Amino acid sequence: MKDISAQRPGKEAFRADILRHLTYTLGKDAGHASDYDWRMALSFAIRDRIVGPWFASTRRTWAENRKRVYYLSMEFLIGRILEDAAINLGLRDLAAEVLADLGQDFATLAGEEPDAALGNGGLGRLAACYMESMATVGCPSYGYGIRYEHGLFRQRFEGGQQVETAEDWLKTRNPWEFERPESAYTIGFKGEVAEKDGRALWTPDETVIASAYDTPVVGWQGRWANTLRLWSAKPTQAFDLERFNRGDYAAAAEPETLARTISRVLYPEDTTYQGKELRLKQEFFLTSAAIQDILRRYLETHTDLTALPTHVAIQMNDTHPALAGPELIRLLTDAHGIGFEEAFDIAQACLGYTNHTLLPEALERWSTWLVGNILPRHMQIIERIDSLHRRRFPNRPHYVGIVKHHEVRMGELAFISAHRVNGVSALHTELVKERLFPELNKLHPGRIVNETNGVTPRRWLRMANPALSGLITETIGEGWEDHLDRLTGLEPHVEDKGFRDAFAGAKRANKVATANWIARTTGISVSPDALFDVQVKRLHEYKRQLLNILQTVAQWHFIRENPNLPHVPRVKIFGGKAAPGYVVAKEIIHLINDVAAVINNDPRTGDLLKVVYPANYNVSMAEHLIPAADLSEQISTAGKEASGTGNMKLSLNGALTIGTLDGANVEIREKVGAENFFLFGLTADEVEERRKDVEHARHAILANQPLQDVLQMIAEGRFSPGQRDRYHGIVDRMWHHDYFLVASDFGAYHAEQGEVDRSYREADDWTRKAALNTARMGFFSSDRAIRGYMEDIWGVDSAL
Ligand code: CBF
Repeated sequence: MKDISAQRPGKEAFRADILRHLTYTLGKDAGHASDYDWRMALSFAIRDRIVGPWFASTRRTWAENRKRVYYLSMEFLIGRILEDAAINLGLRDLAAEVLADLGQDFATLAGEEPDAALGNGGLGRLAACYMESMATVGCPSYGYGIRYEHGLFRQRFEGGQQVETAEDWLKTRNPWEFERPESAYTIGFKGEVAEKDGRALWTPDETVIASAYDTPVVGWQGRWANTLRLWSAKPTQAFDLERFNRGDYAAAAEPETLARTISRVLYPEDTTYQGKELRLKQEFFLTSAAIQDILRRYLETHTDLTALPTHVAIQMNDTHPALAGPELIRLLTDAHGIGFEEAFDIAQACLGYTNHTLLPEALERWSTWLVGNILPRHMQIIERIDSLHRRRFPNRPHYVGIVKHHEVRMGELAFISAHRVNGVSALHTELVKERLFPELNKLHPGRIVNETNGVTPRRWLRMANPALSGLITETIGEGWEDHLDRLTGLEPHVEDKGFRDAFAGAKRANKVATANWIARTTGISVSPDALFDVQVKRLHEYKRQLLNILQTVAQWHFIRENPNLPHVPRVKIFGGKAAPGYVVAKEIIHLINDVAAVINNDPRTGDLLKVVYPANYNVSMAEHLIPAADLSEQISTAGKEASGTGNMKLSLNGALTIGTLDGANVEIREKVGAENFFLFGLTADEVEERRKDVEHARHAILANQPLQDVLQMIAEGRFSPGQRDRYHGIVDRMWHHDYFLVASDFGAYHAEQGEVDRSYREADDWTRKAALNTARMGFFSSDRAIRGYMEDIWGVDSAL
């Protein structure tokens, strides 16, 4: 593939491209163009430059008959594309220069792009990082997802409470996608299964069309590009003109409305599931469209379906696409006449399953009645998979199957259908073996492997943090963006005071920018000299934002009681959304905002403590906040966070972590060094042990005076004077149902926060620790993770 610099356009050519798009694609005269028009023209000019590498990659894959990876995910939390693509193509600075000449500002235009929020949190953002890394390392692949009309809801606060409104990223044109009306498949639901010529014949009652939209994903330096193919649901039946003419307008539009419902909204849940029938239909819609598309592409150049696994690897991102096994088997048997066992073996050799959570409520289970009703043929196949598997392992007293107590267990289905199952951090993988699938692990030793998560350094360092990126390049030269392990080259410089000052300078510049941004978005003024303490992630009890806010109250109380001590000023920054139906999480948001209102207006604590919670946390907000963080809060109950990826982004950007031994925190601490990490709290085993004491919470509270004081203040309505009993539920749960062990870890957390303050006072030493975090985080590149999947699971070579 050609060198990117050879493909980079000259200034004049790029300017001409932008103006041509403005005139002929947008139909706008430069004198009257809005920011939107300029952004579109710029995006199209950049997209033009992706098409070359995209075509070249596709042609090579065909010509060399390469194995392809298909990444099936209900979520792709992409964020904005413009700047990321411009950086990968080496066009960022050129674009800014050309635009400046045209009287436009690159950052303003890039900031105008809506976030593509087709995901809830970690799992969806991981899928987006992996797409970018697959393109960077030259792994021929397709991502398959749903083109939701409405991505993750918008959050605002009213009286401190979360209010959700619909998100509409497609309200204006999406310049990155190409509609593919020719790539459309019929997806069936319900109906009857009969037998014809010895084969099952499923006649669905309802059908919709899955129609493809392709977004090219370009890797670092444009060396390779893959496709993210998102499916949109369209009606199979044409508009009912007869009904319309009779004046029955609503009924005439009914088929369209019904079909479109399937790709209308992303489910705002990442740990539980809801709206069962629609959710199951969405999962099948994605999976069936993907599998049909995979087979169609394969059969264009092959005839022997038994060789499918040599050419096709299919990754199920969590259990959501776990119907991939049954759907592939259905097509192999019913449409292509392959015997059941052989079809199962082919499917299994193609499939991999990534588990992302141990939370029992997140492991999908569908009632057999529902599956049988919506997907009658698949229900038969699932039962046959179950009995085939049982037959292959007779005499197992504790046999764990797929169908149990009238439920289809999607975790077991995914496990049994796949040749590899992976966890997403070393600890999580061990817990998957020991706690989640102990029986299946015994039956299939070696099937469970670990692939610790990673994040793309292009977006999360190079793009989000130009100040630090510039310093890194100045210090160790270019090339670290796709060889992140080269960051270790910074280590010798960490001992150089000049380097540390420059490192601290970059952090300070980011904090100043963030302080300005906070003032603009929340009206709260914060000092960039304070310690920026950041907890940004979905709101969930296991992530323990509650622990953070309770400790914040304790600290506030302590400052008030000890006004003459030399306190370290802190800004507590929260960001995150709660699933709309998750009442407890929403209560915690309310409490954080109520506490913030009191603390931020307290003249006795002033700049010593501020709490900010900007609404509507999303990928773009993360890109603002992460480079400015001094401290990263990774404080989940041990054994609950599968991995975390925010922890990686923050540490990579030179934040020190305060955290438990949970998820990837364990590996981060190993890599950055225990002395550069603030550890506290119970381990996963100690958590289990602690829960055996039914009164663990009461005992912990009684043993900790600051916590008692905090709970007392909250119970008395100190933060909710207009409604004193507002948080009685929270306080009561703390005493009696503290499943996530907030009380048990409070003392250790509070003490460790004291350590954080002490360390922060030693400014230069803090910078040394922060710089060592950055220098030692190379392992957590998503390129490393993807290479692991290619080798251990997919059996795919890099095309580069
Ligand atoms: O593996 C990616 C992430 O997935 C989750 O967000 C999920 O949705 N299950 C986990 O909670 C994270 O720990 C994990 O990093």
